[in-house]
Amino acid sequence: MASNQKNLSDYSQKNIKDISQSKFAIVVSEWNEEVTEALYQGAYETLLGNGATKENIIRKNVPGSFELSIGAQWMAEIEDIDAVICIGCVIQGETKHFDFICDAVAHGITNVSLKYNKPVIFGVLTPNTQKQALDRAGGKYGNKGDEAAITAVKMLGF
Ligand code: DLZ
Repeated sequence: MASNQKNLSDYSQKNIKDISQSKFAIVVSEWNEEVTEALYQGAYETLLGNGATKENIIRKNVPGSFELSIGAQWMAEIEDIDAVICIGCVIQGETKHFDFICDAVAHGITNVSLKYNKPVIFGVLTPNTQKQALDRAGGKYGNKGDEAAITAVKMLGF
């Protein structure tokens, strides 16, 4: 699982389907905004770089990662949305809040994906520190937003 050993930011272009007509929603948590904005930019640019059009990418903000599940559901229930990308960053603190939020969002996003039979991608960082987060949001370990986007694109091709 160590993300410093696997970096999809340098993904292979093979088996990428034509997404010029595909519609995407990106749900962005406002908590740890510096990190989530960088992840969002990575995801957005990666979709465009692979042929998606600006008109076919909608953005929905939510206050924190806990709200990503309902935000994803609002987007998934829109009929012509093909895939939803959830962007968040939960930083380990001194209390158990971290565990509850991470658990809830992982289960919530999975449930939305299965309920609507659409890819709903987990672009949520769960680091111990903000530095670890920034390393993965355009820093030395790439941008996990790019990876979330390419995962969505790949899922549409399977
Ligand atoms: C409350 C909270 C805390 C302590 N930490 C984070 C965090 O690191 N990342 C994040 O995305 N959200 C955090 N939140 C906010 C919760 O996700 C949620 O918005 C609130 O608990 C209200 O439901």
